[in-house]
Amino acid sequence: FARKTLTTAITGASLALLAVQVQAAQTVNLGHTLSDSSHYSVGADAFKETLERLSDGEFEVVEHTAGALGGERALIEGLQIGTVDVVITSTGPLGNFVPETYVLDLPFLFEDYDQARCVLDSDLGQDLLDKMSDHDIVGLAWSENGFRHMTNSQRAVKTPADAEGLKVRTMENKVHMEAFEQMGVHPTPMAFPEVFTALQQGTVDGQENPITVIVATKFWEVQDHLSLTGHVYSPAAILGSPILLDGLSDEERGWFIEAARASAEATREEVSRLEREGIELLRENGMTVETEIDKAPFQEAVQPAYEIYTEQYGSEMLERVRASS
Ligand code: EAX
Repeated sequence: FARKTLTTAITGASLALLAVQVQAAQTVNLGHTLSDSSHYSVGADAFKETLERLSDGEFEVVEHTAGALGGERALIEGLQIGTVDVVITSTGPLGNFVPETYVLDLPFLFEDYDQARCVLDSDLGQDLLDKMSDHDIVGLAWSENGFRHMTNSQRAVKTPADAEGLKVRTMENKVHMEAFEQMGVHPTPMAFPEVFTALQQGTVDGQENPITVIVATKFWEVQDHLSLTGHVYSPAAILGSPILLDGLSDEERGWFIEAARASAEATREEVSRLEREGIELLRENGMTVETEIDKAPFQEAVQPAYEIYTEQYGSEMLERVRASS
């Protein structure tokens, strides 16, 4: 009888210890829309490794990939209500929440990766991250998606005239939609998790995304033609929920920012690698790739998008981007 009591007591004590250990690590749910092999997952892994190391296990990051927690708009809403803690997202739907970021979505704003990264790493980039707190979002760091290119199932596209009349899925972003209207394509906004099926079923003819996303999503299975239009740079943002972050100490918040910066760096490296190696991979998987695209006619076609943007949002942000470039 005594032994049984002792055993019960020990079991009770170990359970209590276990409970303390389980409580000790606070789960941080991180969400994004891309596959486990994507540049976002490379960044998510770096975030997890860095935060868990800096916090010595106080936080445990759980990654929810491939849109398991919804598309990017839903993920950002999730941050505001606290159903997700950290999100890696393109700026696609972000302007709906933080209109100041729309400037980054203007077509042909940046010429190359160096310029885009330099602007996002400048004071302007930090100001945009800070602005997000007015909208119940904590801007942690700028990461990267990449320069976007057009794909479709119908024909080789070399000029805006070739693209005319195509039904193209765009992000839920009015600056992008306006630009595509001007180009003569029919923009169809849609959340990313629905895109593969929409292409497969022919609801839309094409889509546009960086090499990174085309590779990670195996779009070659549903798209034959890729044109390296590079029509817009697509930043990614690493965002946090104020519901979690506002309750943390400065030191803890600092760990999140450092983890987000490590994540962005790892992602940018992966984007650069895929820029070097991805096109060959797409060709091997059967896509025809138009590499020699004259960008001038595309640039000209989307020009009115700039006037429409400045009419609505003024030219201050645009001038600041140009001054930081
Ligand atoms: O952020 O929606 C899109 O096309 C994005 O590029 C994708 O979700 C990665």
